[in-house]
Amino acid sequence: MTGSSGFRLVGKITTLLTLMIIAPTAFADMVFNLRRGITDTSQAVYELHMLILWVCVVIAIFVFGTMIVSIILHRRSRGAEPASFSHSPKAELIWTIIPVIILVWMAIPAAKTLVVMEDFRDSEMTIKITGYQWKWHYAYLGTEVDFFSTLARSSNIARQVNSGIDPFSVENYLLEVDNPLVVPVDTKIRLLVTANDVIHSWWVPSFAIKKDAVPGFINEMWFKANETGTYRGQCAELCGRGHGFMPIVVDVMSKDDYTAWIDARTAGQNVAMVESTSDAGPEILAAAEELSGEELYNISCSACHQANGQGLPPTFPSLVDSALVNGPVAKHIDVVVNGRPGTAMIGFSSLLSDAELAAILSYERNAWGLNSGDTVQPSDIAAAR
Ligand code: HEC
Ligand SMILES: [Cu+2]
Repeated sequence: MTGSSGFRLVGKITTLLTLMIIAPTAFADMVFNLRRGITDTSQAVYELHMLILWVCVVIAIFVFGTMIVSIILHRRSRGAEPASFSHSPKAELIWTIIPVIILVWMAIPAAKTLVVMEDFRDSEMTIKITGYQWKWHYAYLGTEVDFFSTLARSSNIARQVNSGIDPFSVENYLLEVDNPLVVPVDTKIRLLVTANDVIHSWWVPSFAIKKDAVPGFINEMWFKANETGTYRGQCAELCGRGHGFMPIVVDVMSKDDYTAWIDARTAGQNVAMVESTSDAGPEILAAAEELSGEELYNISCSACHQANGQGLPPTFPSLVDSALVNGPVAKHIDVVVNGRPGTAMIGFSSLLSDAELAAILSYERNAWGLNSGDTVQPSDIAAAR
């Protein structure tokens, strides 16, 4: 480091420190901390975090202060003579008892908050959340409403290499979905969390809840939002190639809006679902229009069936050798639109539009040397829904 750049660095640090001391408001917009969130739990977690942070700060100042002062005052050049004692029962007692007291004193509020977080009594509704590679499924227990929530088309297209869309131009890039989870405000909502393939984790920081979604297990958590609004989260467990592409969006609505929403969903869910997948700017929609069947296949199907259609048998069947893909179109359409219940092959009817599914099927039937010559029309898909 040259002399002048060293000075510049020192100057910068001094300015920063001065600013931090004299103008804390200047940093009001810079958030380096946990958020307070909008549930009682998240407030409690925030308070706990601050309490423990300050305890750590005080201890750190005390320990490092003593160390630095000792190093400076008792250095050899000042002629310091080392003390010669080797045991001090008094000092040992003090440095054991004080930390024990501090730990117990911190554990009490922490345990209280944990107990509240695990108290599911008096929940007013229950939603079952299932993690899939790479989307979430929400089922409102006791109603007929259930749906998939996948990465918004705007993000999904912008993330493709050579999409021509600048990700920075996409609002809430990778944090937007087609169908958000909708819940009422001021309502204790119990969530049952599981997964259908690998371990995922459902995490919304503003609610201060995060639970692993483990295949074969059902985990429980709850939240009660105190404010309406849109809150975002992500899958918090590395779950494979698309881990970064399964965000979580929760719309907290007033109770009346929620009732209206659930009634509308109960009446005609799938129709509304497909329309909402086209929620994207005109530029992005134009890019989507241009996606070929091959590109759509690579986005939606290749994770399991592979880009070459060979799959990964026995888990993910080969489409090239499939009697079904080589057979009559109608059965093929049926599997892709409605899925095979109980397998990883979910129905894509609520995830892709008629045109997209038609493009994918046309591609499948003619790719990889199959050359059937079949073209599937959007109307064929519509008929199979
Ligand atoms: C999460 C993994 C996964 C994804 C993504 C997926 N599939 Fe499948 N697919 C499967 C599995 C597993 C089966 C076998 C189901 C069974 O056991 O019957 C299957 C079966 C099929 C079959 C029937 C094959 C046969 O011979 O019975 C077709 C056709 C098919 N998938 C097409 C698609 C298309 C088109 C897409 C994309 C729109 C897609 N799949 C996406 C996992 C997946
Ligand atoms: Cu995941």
